[in-house]
Amino acid sequence: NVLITGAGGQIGTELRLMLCETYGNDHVIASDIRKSDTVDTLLDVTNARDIEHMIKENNINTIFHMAAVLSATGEKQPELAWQVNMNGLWNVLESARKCGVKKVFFPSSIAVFGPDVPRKNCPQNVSLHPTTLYGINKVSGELLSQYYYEKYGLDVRSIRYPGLISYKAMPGGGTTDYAVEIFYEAIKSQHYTCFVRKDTRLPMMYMSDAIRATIDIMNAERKNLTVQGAYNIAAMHFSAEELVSEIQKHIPQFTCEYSPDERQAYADSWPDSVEDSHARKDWSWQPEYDLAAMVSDMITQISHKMKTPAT
Ligand code: VAH
Repeated sequence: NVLITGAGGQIGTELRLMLCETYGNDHVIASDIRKSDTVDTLLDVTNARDIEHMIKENNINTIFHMAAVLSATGEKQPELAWQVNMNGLWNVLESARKCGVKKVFFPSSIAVFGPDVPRKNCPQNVSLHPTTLYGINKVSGELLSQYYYEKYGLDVRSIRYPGLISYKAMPGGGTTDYAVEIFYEAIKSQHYTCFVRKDTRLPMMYMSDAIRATIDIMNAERKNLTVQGAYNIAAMHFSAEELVSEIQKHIPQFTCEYSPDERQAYADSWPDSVEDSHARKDWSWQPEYDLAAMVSDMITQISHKMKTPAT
């Protein structure tokens, strides 16, 4: 059976849907620290005993460890970020090792990169000097995952997600959340106050591409995975003003003003774009959504969601 931690989160919500479709509801345990209509089991990843019990009780052989405190929240609550992002991962890896779990997925992020990497087409193998605690947690997570593979043979696989854009679940506490909030405001009020500068350019990806990448890397032959740590994957990169212009093609009266806050510094520390040749070669990664396709689908889906209030 498959265990998802953080199943109520932005990625976890959609990952759960895809895994249930693939393996059947009875074989997927969707857990989170808080209950919701997509979470059937409470699990606090900072509690090692609970994780071990969950794995044994449910005969878990694969774990998607999606529970995390993201970049912006991590700067406001560093202790919580350390507990969840580091001790949570430690507990998952230790329990997986002890209980003979077959495979673990660990979500890394472009947040592992710091200001010293190339701004454009940041390569797979560069020095990792993140300036957010979340980024430090993700670099440590990549190293710890590799350690568990080398020392114990635990098959941990990992991807450096770009900013993710989705309509099924809201992001929480991220720096790239502006690229999701903007759609809801464009449709609701036709105006958005963006918390990063208009020229802020970041690697981004539509959620359906990110979910497919997650499933694909977990299904790949381990012998083909040549990257130590987490794979760069890329789909698109855009500036905030380019996103606004694309939205205006659908909602001409939409306006956006820019009022950078503390999240600007986190965004500025990350590269504008990354190169993903290793993922394309090792496990045939290939994005499907570009900026135009993503904006069109987001507006269609969110407009539909708003017309049919949540039942
Ligand atoms: C965040 N969405 O903003 C996350 C992501 C690229 C950053 O890890 O913190």
